[in-house]
Amino acid sequence: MTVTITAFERSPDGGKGLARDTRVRWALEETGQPYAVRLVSFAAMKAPAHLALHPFGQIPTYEEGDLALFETGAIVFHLAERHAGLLPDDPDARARAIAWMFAAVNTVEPPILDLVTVRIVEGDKPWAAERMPLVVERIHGRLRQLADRLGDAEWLDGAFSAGDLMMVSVLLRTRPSGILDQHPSLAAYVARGEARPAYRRAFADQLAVNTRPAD
Ligand SMILES: N[C@@H](CCC(=O)N[C@@H](CS)C(=O)NCC(=O)O)C(=O)O
Repeated sequence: MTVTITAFERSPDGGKGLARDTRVRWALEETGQPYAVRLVSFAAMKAPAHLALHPFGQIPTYEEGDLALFETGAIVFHLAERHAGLLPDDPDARARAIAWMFAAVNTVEPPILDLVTVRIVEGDKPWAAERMPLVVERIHGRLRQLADRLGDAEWLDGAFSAGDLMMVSVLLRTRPSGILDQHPSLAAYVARGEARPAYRRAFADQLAVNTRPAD
């Protein structure tokens, strides 16, 4: 059954792979699933047709026959459950990999998203400069904890899993600020994720969209 995802017509990051369609593309590539991409403008994302797929008017969405999904964690989990390659067979290891997926979006990503909020959404507020170091320190705190747990392991819990896919995707968002490079073991962990052939294909495909000549 043909899978169709949505992505930005043109991502604000210009193709750095930080828009969240990249993690879904990556999961599709890891599991060997062909897919089509429907590009949407900011206006189209807020229009009724897209809101029917995504109640918050965002990308990415995932359509497969009668199934329509939103939320990257749910989409990656769906793919990981139905296809081999992203979750271990052992039930306990599987549960731990799923815990890492939740940790990525629920514990590590929120402080990272605050950085964008304070820079862009609240950038013109008189207290923005004062708030920034607090936000940055919260990110460092989380990354120190994550680095302690990762230690010198290759992946978070044994073999590469959907937990790593989500965590690497979330951590990538700290690179433009220079924060990631201050945690060398995590920077190396992210680089291992980026070196996977499936990630490289996903990255190249989103880059092609975001660097194509204007219509
Ligand atoms: N928690 C959601 C977040 C989705 C999200 O924030 N998407 C961004 C692109 S990466 C978006 O559509 N932003 C435009 C907007 O919110 O208007 C997920 O993981 O799918």
